[in-house]
Amino acid sequence: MTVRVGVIGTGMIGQDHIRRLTDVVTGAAVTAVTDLDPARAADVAARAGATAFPTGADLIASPDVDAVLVTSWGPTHAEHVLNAVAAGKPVFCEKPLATTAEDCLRIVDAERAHGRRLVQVGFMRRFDPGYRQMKDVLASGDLGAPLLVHCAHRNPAVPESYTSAMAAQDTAVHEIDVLRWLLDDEFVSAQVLTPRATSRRFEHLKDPQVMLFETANGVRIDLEVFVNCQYGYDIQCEAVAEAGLVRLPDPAAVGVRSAGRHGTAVLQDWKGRFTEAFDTEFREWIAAVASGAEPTGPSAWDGYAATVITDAAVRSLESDGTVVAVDMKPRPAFYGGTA
Ligand code: NAD
Ligand code: ISE
Repeated sequence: MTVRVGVIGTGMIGQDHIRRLTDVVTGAAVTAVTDLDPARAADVAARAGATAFPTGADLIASPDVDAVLVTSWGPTHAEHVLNAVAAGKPVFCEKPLATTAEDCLRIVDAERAHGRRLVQVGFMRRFDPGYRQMKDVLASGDLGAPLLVHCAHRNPAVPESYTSAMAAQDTAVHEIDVLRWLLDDEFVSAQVLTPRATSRRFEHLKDPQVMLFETANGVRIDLEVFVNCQYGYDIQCEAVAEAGLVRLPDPAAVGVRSAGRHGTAVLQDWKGRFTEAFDTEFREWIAAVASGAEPTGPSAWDGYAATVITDAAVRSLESDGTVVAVDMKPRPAFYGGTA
């Protein structure tokens, strides 16, 4: 069966996922698109061989759409996801699931009322081969219990519209999700410290930031978020356990020796760094939808958890680094397991 996908939001990542669903993943076809900008939707529709719809609600209602992909702006996600759940259609929502914890819970409640999982959230790092290998090592128990995790999330530069709160909401949210999954543990507190700010970018921005998290099992996580580091896109993660440590590999790159130096190139953006993760994420989602199975990727509950933890980090940032408790509801049995 070919899964007919309708895409809401044909901007940067929407177009990239349309390319992925069309050229990379087998068993999927993009049949419908919509965008607030009708000219953009029409242009993308013409290139994809899809129909342009006036609104997300029209697209979701179409009998030519089996599954929905939401790649619009974050504050609009909840409305589209709720409409898809009401229509009983599987929906893949780019992060964040919603921008408030209340909206995330409305989605969780709607999905539970429906009775089976329909929602997957676009936290693609769970599909990255390096993180998957780290998870296998930790889950094997060979290293004993994890005790500490050291991470860095660096971007070469961000635009002026990026705010200090986005360091948690837009950037660290990926570590928040992948570490809940990697450690199979829940975050209980967040603290954000602001060292001397770089002078190489905007005055309004607190950059870099140091984020400290504690989990229910007592693991301490430190995460440097530095979104104007200048030199490249650089993701680091090292988990220290009782009998050893496991580290995320850097992407493979050839070594070049020239003019008395030896070096490797550093990637410049997240698209290149996580290509394989995005491809696998969509392959697995389409395979689940095609077989009528529930999705196995990040759930609506994971989307809720990430938003609640992000909120705690932003509250800490706004209160000069106070330790803020994560105020999360108990996890419903519907979502199984722990993190
Ligand atoms: P973008 O601004 O390039 O594109 C968003 C598009 O959605 C625009 O064309 C806009 O007109 C359209 N849109 C907004 N609201 C709409 C609505 N209600 N109905 C229809 N169209 C609507 O943004 P982007 O960079 O593509 O980001 C989109 C989403 O993807 C964001 O939530 C972002 O956080 C997420 N994202 C995820 C990753 C990742 O690594 N997983 C990376 C980048 C972006
Ligand atoms: C961006 O929005 C993403 O989602 C990327 O995956 C992330 O690494 C980047 O820092 C964000 O700005």
